[in-house]
Amino acid sequence: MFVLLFVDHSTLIRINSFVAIYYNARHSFFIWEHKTQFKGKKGRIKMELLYEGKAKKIYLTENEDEVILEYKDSLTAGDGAKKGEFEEKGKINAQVTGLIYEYLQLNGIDTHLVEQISEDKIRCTKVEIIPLEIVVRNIVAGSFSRRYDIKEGKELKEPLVELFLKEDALNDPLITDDAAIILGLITEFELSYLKTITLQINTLLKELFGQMNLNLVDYKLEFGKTRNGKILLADEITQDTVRVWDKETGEKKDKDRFRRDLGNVKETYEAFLEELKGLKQSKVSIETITNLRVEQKEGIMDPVGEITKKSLTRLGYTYVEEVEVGKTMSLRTKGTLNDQFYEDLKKMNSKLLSNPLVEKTTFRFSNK
Ligand code: ADP
Ligand code: AIR
Ligand code: ASP
Repeated sequence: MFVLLFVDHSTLIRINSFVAIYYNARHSFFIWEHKTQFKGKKGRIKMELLYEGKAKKIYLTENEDEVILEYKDSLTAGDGAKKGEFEEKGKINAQVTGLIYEYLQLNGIDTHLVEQISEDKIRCTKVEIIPLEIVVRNIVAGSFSRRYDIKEGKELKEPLVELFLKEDALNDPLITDDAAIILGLITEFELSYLKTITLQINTLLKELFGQMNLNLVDYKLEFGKTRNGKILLADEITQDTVRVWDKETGEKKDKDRFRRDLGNVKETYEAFLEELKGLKQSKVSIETITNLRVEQKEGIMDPVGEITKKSLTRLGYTYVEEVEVGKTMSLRTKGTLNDQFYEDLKKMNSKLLSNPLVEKTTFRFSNK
C-alpha cells in the first residue's frame, strides 16, 4: 500500500492486472492440485490417472516405481458383458485384498502391496503385468465344468493350474503352456516359478478360508515384473476373483451371486470382509522343491560324455552322435518360493553346487 501512494494511474492499473493474473493462476493451480492430490497417511500424494479398468483405476504417483490402485464400486462378469455396481464394493475389495496380501507376505510371498492408504486405495509396486491369468481349481466349477461337461462340485484329484490369455477382446481364451512360451509371453523358468508360487498360495488360501468355514473352489491370479525384473503377485484377490462355497451348505459366497443373479451380493461381500478382519493371520508350514541341472557350457569339453559316446559306438550303437553328461540335484527347503530364496539359490550354486566357469545351471521349481 505504501508503494502505491507514489505511483501514477497507469502503473497502478498494470500492478492491479499483475495481481489479478497472479491470483487467477494461483486459483487454477489450486483447483489442479485439488483434483490430482490425495491425502494419504503420509501426507499428500500426487496422482495421475494412467488406466481405468473394469474394477479398478490405476494412478501414477511421484514415485515412478509405484502406482495407486483405486477400487471401483462396479461389478462385471463375462469379461465386461454384464455390468452392475453397489455402494461400498470398492472399499470392501480394497480391504479384502489388503488383508489377504498382508497374510501372503507374512508367509513369504512377494506381492505388489506396499500399504493400504485409505479404504478404497492401495499403494503398490508398479509392475508390467504378464498377460496371463493363472487359474487354480480344486473343485469343478464355472468354465471348467462347461468345457468338459462335468457337474459342478466334483473334487479334483489334485489342484489344477490353467493359463488364460489376458485379452478381453478374445474373451480371455485358455492357452497352453507351450503356446504361452512360444509366443514369448513367459519363459519356461518363469512358468515353473509362477506355478509353484500359485500352488503355495493355494495352500495358504485354503488354510485362511478354512478358518471362515469356506471351501476354496478356484481362483485367478495375475503376476507382474518390476523394473528390476523381480516377479510379484499383483492385481487382487477378492470375491471377484475367487470362488468360495460354504463348507456345510455349499452356498456360494463370491461373485457367482452376481454372475448368476442369486441375490444378496452386497451382503455376501460385506460379511466376507467382516469375517476376514476377525481372523488371526498365522504362519503356515510350506516347502519348496528346487531341481537343478548342471551341464558343461557350450564349447567346453565333456570328457565323460565323449568316453560314454565311444563306448556306445563300440557296443554297436553307431548312430549315437553326442552324449552330454550333466548332474541333477534336488533341494527341499523350508518356506515359500520368493526372490530372496532365488538370490540365495544362485549364490549356493556359484559357491558350491557348480563350477560357473565351465558349467551352466538350470533351475526348475515344484511343490513335490
Ligand atoms: P481390467 O483391466 O481387466 O479391466 P481392473 O479393472 O482390475 O481389470 O484393472 C486393473 C488393471 O491393473 C489390470 O489390468 C491389472 O492387470 C493391472 N494391475 C494390477 N496390479 C498392477 C500393478 N501393480 N502395476 C501395474 N498394473 C497393475
Ligand atoms: N476369474 C477368471 N477370470 C476372471 C476371474 N475373476 C476367476 C473366477 C473363478 C476362476 O477365475 O472368479 O474364481 C475360474 O473362472 P472360470 O470362469 O474360468 O471358471
Ligand atoms: N473378470 C471378468 C469380468 O469382470 C470375468 C468374470 O469375472 O466373469 O468380466
